[in-house]
Formats: sequence, structure tokens, C-alpha cells
Amino acid sequence: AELERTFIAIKPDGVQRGLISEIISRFERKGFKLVAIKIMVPSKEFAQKHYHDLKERPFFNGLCDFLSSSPVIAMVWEGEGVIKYGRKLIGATDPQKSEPGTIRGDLAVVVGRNIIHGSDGPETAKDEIALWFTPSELVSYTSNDEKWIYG
Ligand code: YYY
Ligand code: MG
Repeated sequence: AELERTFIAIKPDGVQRGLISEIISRFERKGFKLVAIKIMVPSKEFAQKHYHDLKERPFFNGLCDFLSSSPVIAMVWEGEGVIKYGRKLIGATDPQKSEPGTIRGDLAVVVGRNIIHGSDGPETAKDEIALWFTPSELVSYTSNDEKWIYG
């Protein structure tokens, strides 16, 4: 299996609503591998770094206040195609437009409370993993299931 990695975060609303295990299980059951995880309350400055691409948008300040308001679960998931397919599992940004069967489609209602973040491409995945984790927090291991997931 290719060593592609993506950054996934359960936002404060997902944590407060008790959706941690529900969200993790969707990535886990798919066959992706968890290689880093922690719980933390990001500072507002940290949230601004994470969302720096959106700093000109009208919702930027509220978004950063929200991300830093309560604990977040930060994770790195690994697997073939995990960046692109992770976004598919997550669903469209606006839960009103996310398909049923996706995380946001099944579990969220409005764009400002869409419960989960996922890197949108290889470059952002690399940058976001480096922002949220030190290299030593990333674990490399072989899962016994891999030969059954990948053949
Ligand atoms: O990557 P994704 O989370 O699906 O959407 P982005 O366009 O990167 O926006 C990040 C974040 O900003 C989104 O998850 C909710 C919030 N947001 C918002 O509150 N209002 C919008 N019109 C667009 C995005
Ligand atoms: Mg995004």
C-alpha cells in the first residue's frame, strides 16, 4: 500500500455531540489506517494558521473562534487514495448539499457546524500534518488486515 497520508480533524461540534467514535469508525472500516491522533484545544492563532487560505473570507474570524472554542480531535490517516477518498467520506462542505451516506450528509445540518475537516489535496495534506503534528507523533506500522485490504 502506498504511503499517502491526510489530515483529518473532528471539530468542536463533532466532539461535543459525541460523534468521535462514529467518525473514526467510518475511516477505520473503510480500510484506512490511523497513524496519529490527539485531543487538543487549538489557540485562535493556531486556528488562523490552519485556515490561512481563507483569511479574506467573511466567515474567517467566526470560523477560527469556533475551531478554538472547545476540544478538537486531530488525526492522520494513511492509505491508498486517502486524501481524495477521505473527502468523499466527509461529503460536500455545506451539509445541505452533502449526499446521504457521507459524514456531513448523515450527521450535520449547516455549513458553520459541519463537524469535520479533511485536507483537500496533497500539498495541504503535507502542510496540515506538519502544522498539527511533529514527525515523532506519526507512527508507521503494518496492520494485519493490509494483505486482505490491498491483496
Ligand atoms: O474543506 P471544507 O471544510 O469542506 O471547506 P472550506 O471551503 O475549506 O472551508 C472551511 C470551513 O469554513 C468549512 O468547513 C466551514 C466554513 N465555511 C463557512 O462557515 N461558510 C462558508 N460559506 C464556507 C465555509
Ligand atoms: Mg478546506
